[in-house]
Amino acid sequence: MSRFFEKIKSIVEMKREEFNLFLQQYKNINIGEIKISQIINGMRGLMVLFTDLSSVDPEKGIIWRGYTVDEVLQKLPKPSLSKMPYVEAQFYLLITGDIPSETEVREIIDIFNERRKLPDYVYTILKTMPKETDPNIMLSVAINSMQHESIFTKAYQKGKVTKYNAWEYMLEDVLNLLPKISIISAFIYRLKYKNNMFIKEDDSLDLGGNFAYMMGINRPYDEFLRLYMILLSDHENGNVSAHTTHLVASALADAYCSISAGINGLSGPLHGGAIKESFNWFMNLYQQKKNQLTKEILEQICVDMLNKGLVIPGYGHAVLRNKDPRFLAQMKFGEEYLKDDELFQIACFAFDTIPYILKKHTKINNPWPNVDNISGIIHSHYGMDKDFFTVLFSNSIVIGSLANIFWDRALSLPIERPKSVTISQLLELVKTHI
Ligand code: NMX
Ligand code: MLT
Repeated sequence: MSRFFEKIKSIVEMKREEFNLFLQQYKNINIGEIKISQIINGMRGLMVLFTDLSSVDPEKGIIWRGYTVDEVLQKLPKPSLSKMPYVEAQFYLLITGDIPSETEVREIIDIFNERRKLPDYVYTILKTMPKETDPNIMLSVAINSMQHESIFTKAYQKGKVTKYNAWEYMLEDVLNLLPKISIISAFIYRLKYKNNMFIKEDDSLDLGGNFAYMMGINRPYDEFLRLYMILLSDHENGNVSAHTTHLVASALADAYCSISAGINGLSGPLHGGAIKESFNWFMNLYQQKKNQLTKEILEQICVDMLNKGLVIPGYGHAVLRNKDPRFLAQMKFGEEYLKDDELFQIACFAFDTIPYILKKHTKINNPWPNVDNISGIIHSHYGMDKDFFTVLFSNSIVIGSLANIFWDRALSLPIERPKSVTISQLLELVKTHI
């Protein structure tokens, strides 16, 4: 048994006991109320999801296992000559709750390297898909196509899965699937944008480094990729994609179908598509107003958009009420490596201007740039195609989603099924409350 597995086993045993005790003691305590607006408006602010891996503080931003973004970037081990931590270290932190040592990260790297080989049929499926297929959908299809390999589902079909051992089978799937995702993605990238000129893995590299290498993008893009994948790895498991993964897995679906569903959840322009929307918006601004952009012109552009009922992409957040530290970390990277990039300069100008315009003209609850604001500008600076941005988001969010569905099985969380209400039921409830 590997040291990693032994460690996970002891944490699971301890946490199960703590969790069951907690539930027994407090399950009937009432901790809040529900407003009708919350039911209708996307459950905003309603505490109805559980995860022990992270939480979003509206002011301070994401806290992963008790650590802020700056702490994680500072404390996690890093590959030699790299300023950014190993992506594998973030996975270790999320799944175990501990900052790993260099040796512990190496063990994860070895586990991933042993398990990342793709079945041949995945390549065949990807090569036969229509050229127009969105690369993120190709990724989702490729993952779904491997579903019959699920150790969890095979064991379930043989009647071996119980609520006490379900996590062991889920862990096998998590460790088998996670390292394959960047390999599939790099293959899709080369297939779509680089005339099928594939690049073989480099066994000496970590996950982030190898991903950049297999896409054929030179340093320091590997540094940005490590940073980006860590920043987007988990946001209290509550955004559309992570929540979808959790929801599907709650019916005892395996990691393959759950992750594939979650990745589809990134499709819309308000979530996974926002990186491209924001990039396009800055690009239009740059092409049309490059040398004459003033605060007044920018305000007029925004007001025209708002009058048409459009949102300004890359601004606002459902939970945060302050500057997103994940945006600030990318900004810091940009200031170091993209100072001369004219698109990045426009984004800096917008950062100083747009929040005040949004505050003045909208009912927005958070006028600050969000995590997607400048990601596209940085990825594109290194030659990344904008249609591939969502795939990069998928590669990041799966780190937290897989760690979360592992814990869902370890704590035997039940199938998710909230109650729906009709307007007439709400009217009846209103009568009893006024
Ligand atoms: N531009 C213009 N108006 C906005 C924006 C924006 N960027 N963000 C929110 N508003 C409006 C919003 O439409 C709403 O107006 P109304 O009441 O007339 O319908 C009002 O401000 C209040 O909305 P909020 O409560 O502040 O935001 P909500 O929680 O509903 O939505 C987002 C959050 C992120 C969906 C929203 O801010 C948005 O659409 N932003 C632009 C798209 C984007 O950048 N998405 C990426 C989010 C991060 N991610 O990765 O998922
Ligand atoms: C994310 O990390 O996916 C975004 O910030 C969206 C969210 O958390 O609601």
